[in-house]
Amino acid sequence: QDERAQVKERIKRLLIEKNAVLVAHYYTDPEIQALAEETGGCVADSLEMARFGKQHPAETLIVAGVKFMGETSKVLTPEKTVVMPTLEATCSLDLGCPIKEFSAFCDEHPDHTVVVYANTSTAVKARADWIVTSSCALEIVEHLDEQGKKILWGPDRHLGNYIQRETGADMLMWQGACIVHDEFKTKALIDMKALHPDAAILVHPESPLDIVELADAVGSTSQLIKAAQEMPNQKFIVATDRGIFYKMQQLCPEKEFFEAPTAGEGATCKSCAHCPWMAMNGLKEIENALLDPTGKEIFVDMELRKGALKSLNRMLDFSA
Ligand code: CIZ
Ligand code: SF4
Repeated sequence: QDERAQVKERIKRLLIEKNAVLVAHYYTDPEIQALAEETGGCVADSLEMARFGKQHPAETLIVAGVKFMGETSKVLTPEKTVVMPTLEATCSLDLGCPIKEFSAFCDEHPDHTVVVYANTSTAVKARADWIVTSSCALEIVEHLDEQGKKILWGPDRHLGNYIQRETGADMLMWQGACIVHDEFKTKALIDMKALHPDAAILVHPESPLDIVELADAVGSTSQLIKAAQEMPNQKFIVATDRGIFYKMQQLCPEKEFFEAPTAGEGATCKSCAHCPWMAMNGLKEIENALLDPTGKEIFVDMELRKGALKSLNRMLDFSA
């Protein structure tokens, strides 16, 4: 415990010395989120993280999250140094959507508007016409559908299926999934709800559609946090990464939060309600990144950056 407290003190000093700020995602470990808040950084979803980094005066952003979040920050703020505790922290959606294959899929359907989720590489973002996050995906697809556009959607098939069901838009899907949300189990969730009949079920739409169908509220991380605050229930069953409990508990200390079940009886899963890549953002890694950022800095190709920024700005302007 002492050792951890000492590392935190050293990180605090280093952040000041290096003119750096710690920006953490809701899915990182509670200790990291608390440290980001204590040191004047922020805890947020991927888009808010990038926005925060852009407006903050620090020269260096330490992005505790996964690689695509560092890249989004760099695309929005190329003049800053963007460092990640480890570049190994990636995402199954990003990994499952390599630019070459995705671009070929787009080329096969030139009459489709390409809409991609933020959990993608800069190259995939540059290939897209629109970027969306789970907080604005529904509205943007609705808007495109009203204009009669056919949509090529990538990479999360569950989020895509949910949006298609809600909007009725014509959508072709790339077949990606988040290894964390993909593990939530319907029958076990029904059983859990029977044990806590007064609990509201909160679901992130990266979860399979049959989990979404059991939800009392569906939304992005920020929207689920808001739902926990605004709904009258005292208990919540939450189907997303358990890292989110830090913020929910902080804002609603009197309420009770349960992890939605990830495995049926006897089953095992490698990523039960916690992203293994988010978990790579430890105290030691943050300290080391501050001491020596070599091999941990995010660089994006300037041509790709221009393309990605165009589709990112389209989303930012739409949501403004
Ligand atoms: O599942 C993720 O990685 C999310 C929700 C990312 C984000 O946009 O904050
Ligand atoms: Fe990717 Fe899922 Fe991890 Fe989010 S929780 S970074 S979508 S693997």
